[in-house]
Amino acid sequence: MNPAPTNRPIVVAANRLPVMRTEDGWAPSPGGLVRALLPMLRDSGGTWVGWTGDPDDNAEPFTVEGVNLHPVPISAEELELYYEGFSNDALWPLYHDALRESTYSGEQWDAYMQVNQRFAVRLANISPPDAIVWIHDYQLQLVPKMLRELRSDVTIGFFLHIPFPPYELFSRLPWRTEIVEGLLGCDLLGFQRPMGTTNFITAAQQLKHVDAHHDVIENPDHRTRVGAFPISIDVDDVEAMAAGRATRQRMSQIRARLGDPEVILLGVDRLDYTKGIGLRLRAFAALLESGELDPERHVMVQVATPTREAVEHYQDERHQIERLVGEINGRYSRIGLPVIHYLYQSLPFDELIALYRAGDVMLVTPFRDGMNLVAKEYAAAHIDGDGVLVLSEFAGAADELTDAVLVNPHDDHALQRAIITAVDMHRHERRERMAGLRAQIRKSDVQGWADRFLGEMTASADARDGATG
Ligand code: ADQ
Repeated sequence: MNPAPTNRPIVVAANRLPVMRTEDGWAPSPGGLVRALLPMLRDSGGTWVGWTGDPDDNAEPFTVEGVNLHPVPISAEELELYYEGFSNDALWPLYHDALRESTYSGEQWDAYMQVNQRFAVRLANISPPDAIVWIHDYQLQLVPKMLRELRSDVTIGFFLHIPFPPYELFSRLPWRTEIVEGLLGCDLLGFQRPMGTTNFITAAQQLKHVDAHHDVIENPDHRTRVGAFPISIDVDDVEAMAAGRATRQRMSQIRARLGDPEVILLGVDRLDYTKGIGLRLRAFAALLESGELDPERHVMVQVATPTREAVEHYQDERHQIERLVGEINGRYSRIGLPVIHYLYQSLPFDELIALYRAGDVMLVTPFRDGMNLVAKEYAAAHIDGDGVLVLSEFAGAADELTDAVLVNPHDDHALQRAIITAVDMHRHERRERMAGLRAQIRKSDVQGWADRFLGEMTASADARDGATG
């Protein structure tokens, strides 16, 4: 086991608590982030602050697997304004290349400030004196400054899971200065890609005229170190699950159910307009039309997880994708053998791993994505050393996964070529590329990512103690 990255108490804040309600009470939510952070929190006597997922829930603090959880209540109205509104209908599209028009509403901004203030007050009240407070994601960008005003003694870190946009786009935001000021409240500010770091520093220079040298921004009373911390997955866990007998059986069953096609093309995404699902389906259809793909030999599976169903852009996206699936199946399927198998469902993780193993070609084609963990999970699941990943250059994962077939998904011709390259790739090249992908993800898993972030926060805290002590 690695040595603990810090001996200071850790407090994590995220929009959601890392647990879900089950028939038997609370259980940890699935996902690598939760699995990486919970043991660390438990060992450090740490705490997680967040919303339970139910509106108007005034749950008292409780403990799960030895970790203290402090619920922050969010009302039904705030959920609509702060979460569905400002977070998912203003920030989310703007931070993803403005792929959809953002709604900018003063009422939503007020709710965003109010909920951020509630998180900051709760963190200020519960954080021990030498704590490291690690705040996550775009819903809580004002918390670092608000918390620093209340508790200048704690060390504050923030990690943005989504891209930070170029200044030309960011400057559209009516509250751009407040957001930059919020994030400058950090001692350590982390992004997925070096591009996020550069974009943020430019925004801070333009809006706050800060001095920045070697990714350190000078504020009047503290320094903010800015850097790239590409997130990863729990590689051991995915590999162990992929190697299990049940997974192998399920994989064969899936292939048989699909009619034992020569090639299974696979897409797995939240049903989000950033993920480029429609593009991918259209490229598949064009290749069926041109005869380069054959419905008797090539079958596609698209799993789309329901998400943000109350937001209109998501309802539109779903309708478009489902119409497209219907059109393509109507034209190219045979009785009992659809050419696209579409699931609008959230699947258990073991089923997802069996699908990854069954998938010969994985299509990850977002227009813009912070990282994209599906790409990494696919490579980790391919313990057989085979399989091809087609990956958008606009996913953060493209910085590391250079052995994928990289593609600009905005270029429909290039996307079609990339699919054909993957489908026709010689076994020798497939194995070489997959070995490269697997070596890369082995180098840094989610535990390494968390250790690195907490290690740097500890160094900031120690430096500050040294300066004042
Ligand atoms: P997301 O946009 O949600 O995350 P992603 O990184 O692909 O995107 O993570 C999705 C996760 O959900 C994966 O772990 C996957 O296994 C799971 N999943 C997807 N479809 C599923 C299904 N049908 N059933 C069950 N599970 C499913 C945001 C950013 C990303 C960034 C992550 C982490 O948008 O860019 O990589 O945070 O920082």
